[in-house]
Amino acid sequence: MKRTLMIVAIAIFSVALVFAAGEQETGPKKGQYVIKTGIGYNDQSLQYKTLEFMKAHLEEATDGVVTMELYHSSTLGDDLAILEGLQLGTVEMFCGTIGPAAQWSNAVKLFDLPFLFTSYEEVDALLDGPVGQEVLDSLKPAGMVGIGYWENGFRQLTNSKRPVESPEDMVGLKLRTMPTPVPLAFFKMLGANPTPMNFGEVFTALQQGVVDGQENPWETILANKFYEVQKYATNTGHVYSPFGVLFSQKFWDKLPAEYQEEVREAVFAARDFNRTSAREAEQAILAELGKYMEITILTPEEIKPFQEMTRPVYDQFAEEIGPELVQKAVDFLANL
Ligand code: TK8
Repeated sequence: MKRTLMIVAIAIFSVALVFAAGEQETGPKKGQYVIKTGIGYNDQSLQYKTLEFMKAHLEEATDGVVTMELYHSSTLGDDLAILEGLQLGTVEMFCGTIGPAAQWSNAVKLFDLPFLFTSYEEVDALLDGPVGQEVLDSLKPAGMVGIGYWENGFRQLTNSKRPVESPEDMVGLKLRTMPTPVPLAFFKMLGANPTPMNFGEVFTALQQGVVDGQENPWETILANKFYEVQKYATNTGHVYSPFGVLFSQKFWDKLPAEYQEEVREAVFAARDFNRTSAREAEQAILAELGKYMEITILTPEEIKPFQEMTRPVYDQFAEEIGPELVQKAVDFLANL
């Protein structure tokens, strides 16, 4: 009798165990959703640290159900390759400069218009407002879901030839630009000789003298050690480059709504970390670069000629970008 009871008890217990295990299998598992992403910058960059921040935040918030796989130094491909990956569904997330996405949306060229922004206050208001959203939404037909913007920063000029103090000093400089049309056009207006190139090739191109210069935010110049191959820098601040945080529509559609929400939140938490860190560090970074490079700091007055010479690019591209969008952005900033 005792024995039978025991067997029955064991049987019930086993059934219960199997049931519990079965139930667990129907719920979300750890690592069920993997967000793979890659950047051009190295693991010393704030962009990579921002990704690490997002990964930790997201994995904690979802109890490991959504995880991230991070690649740096273009090992997953350059910006254009990652963007193509989003379309194909082979890469889940992009967080590079949004400029190169011009291949799929004319609206993103808006941010490549020179001297559009003059302060971080303007940047945040425009990017986080309706204009920023409209630009992100313009990538939807290309199969990309835009969530928000992180900071690459105001782009500054470096070169190996001479100090650049006025537009005349730009004449004939061989300059690497991002693979997107607006910078190519306005650097020509300044008399430079621009060449579009993927970020992964820039250091070597500078080192070997294939190009004389490049332009990127101070932090990028430091983290990627461009100062080793560039002697001169100028605070042109000609363009503010936002990182666009985009997801593959194919991935997004598979992600349950509650996890979409967690991803969104992680993107925004990382954005706040990223902007605060970038801005706090800016002066120290400039001081550090000053140890290796000859840095020319121009006054707003001295930057004006650069602005005036590149102004025609607004008319040249307004039709393509969308005249209403350009006007909306300009008005929005004027009325801040
Ligand atoms: C790196 C790019 C980079 C951009 C460039 O992944 O190409 O100069 O500034 O941010 O996104």
